[in-house]
Amino acid sequence: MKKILVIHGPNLDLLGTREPTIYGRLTLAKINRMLKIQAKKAKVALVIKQSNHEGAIVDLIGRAKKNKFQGILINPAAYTHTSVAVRDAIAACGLIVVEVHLSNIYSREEFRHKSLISPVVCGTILGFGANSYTLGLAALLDLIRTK
Ligand code: CA2
Repeated sequence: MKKILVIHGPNLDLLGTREPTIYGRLTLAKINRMLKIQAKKAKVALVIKQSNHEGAIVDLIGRAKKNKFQGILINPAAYTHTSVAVRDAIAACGLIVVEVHLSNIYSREEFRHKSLISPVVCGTILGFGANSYTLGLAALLDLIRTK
């Protein structure tokens, strides 16, 4: 069975508790349930991780191939705009990676307009709230199937 790793970056564990106008009302647990249902229908195993720590995210990405994952769905959250380490880990991991964001980072503050991650992933889906994750997973599944 194919295996996909989902990584949620810093502060995404706070979803549904604050800033609902930007990030929606769904909690991370609810988004994870949606993704699990989608993966089950596609007969793919999903492992979901959330971390507030850059190094922990780098480790997850770096070990993903050895841990037999075929692809990664990642919302790097604030590290999108700051982390050369996460970018380098993705560029080196040898897997299909899709980046997602709940909000449209280009319609927000200027410091969010730059993603260090987008140039090293297969594609980015953003601005659709929780649907960015389900659309991102669908795109990743499609890429893995047609690889
Ligand atoms: O839109 C996205 O998905 C972001 O990756 C979310 C990040 C933000 O830094 C990026 O620019 C865009 C923030 C995640 C933190 O989410 C919170 C949720 C509720 C309360 C506070 C933070």
